[in-house]
Amino acid sequence: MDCTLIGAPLQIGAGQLGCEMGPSALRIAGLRTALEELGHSVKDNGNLSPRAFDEMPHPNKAVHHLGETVAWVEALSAAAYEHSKAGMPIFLGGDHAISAGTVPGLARRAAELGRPLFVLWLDAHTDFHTLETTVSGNLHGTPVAYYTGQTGFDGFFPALAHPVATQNVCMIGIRSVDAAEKAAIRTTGITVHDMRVIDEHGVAVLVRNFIERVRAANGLLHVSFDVDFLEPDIAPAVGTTVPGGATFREAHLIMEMLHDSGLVTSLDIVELNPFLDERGKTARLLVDLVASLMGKRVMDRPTVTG
Ligand code: EXY
Ligand code: MN
Ligand code: MN
Ligand code: MN
Repeated sequence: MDCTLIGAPLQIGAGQLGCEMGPSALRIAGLRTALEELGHSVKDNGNLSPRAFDEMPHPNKAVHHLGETVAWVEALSAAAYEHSKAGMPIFLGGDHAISAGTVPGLARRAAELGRPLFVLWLDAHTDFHTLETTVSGNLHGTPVAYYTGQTGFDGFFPALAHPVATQNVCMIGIRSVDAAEKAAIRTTGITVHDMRVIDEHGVAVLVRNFIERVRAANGLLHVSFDVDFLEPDIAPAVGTTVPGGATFREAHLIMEMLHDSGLVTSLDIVELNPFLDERGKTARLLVDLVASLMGKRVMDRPTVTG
């Protein structure tokens, strides 16, 4: 498959700076080589940068770097639309605010193809705050509310031509949800699988059910992988760690099932903060997980016997 790597060194959406080094860390950890060894042709498009911007004050005084974030969202949306024309765009974050740009750009492409866009959100957080409800003012906590067309962004973020239907969003790994997010997300069709659901049912059935919904709808599938989805012990390089995350095996299984589905058309890797890493440990683990998403196997697909 043709893959395009697009660096998005956006970091001001997070409270702890450092995500701007994320694209470089993933490159140094060997992402391109890992994909080429699997037979993929990889083009590295370098890093995006935002247009000139002015700061944008907001009535919610906690909100910060709004003008810069909006400039990034515009650049990312254009890049996602452009690079989804052929092959698979892989966005290297940068904090999760990048998805406020990537997802709308991909949704525009999907609409042109007459197909729905589905989003698998692998995250400890629902990222469902609006500019009005966020308490931290860290805009990496808002992308899902924005790209699904919730009110509270009008006049600040770009108007959405193609909001993603909330029933097309599935979240796995959730274990930190603020009160305002919980109240808002309840009114939507978003599927939220928190760690309790994972512990009771296992990830396989959750992923399988979602994959079958994407396939039945002839959808495009965007995977947004937030590093804090993982257990902090195995992936410490992230600024918003929450104990009790996904194990390496659970993450691996999800990646392999997604590859087997043949439905994944784009990927974000976000929130990697090398400033918090242990000698590149997290970056290298992410490269292996992406390789599994793109077809790396220990053995050929086991045949289920008996
Ligand atoms: N809900 C908290 C906030 O809004 O500040 C934490 C958000 C963390 C967001 C990271 C990207 O997933
Ligand atoms: Mn997130
Ligand atoms: Mn998160
Ligand atoms: Mn592997």
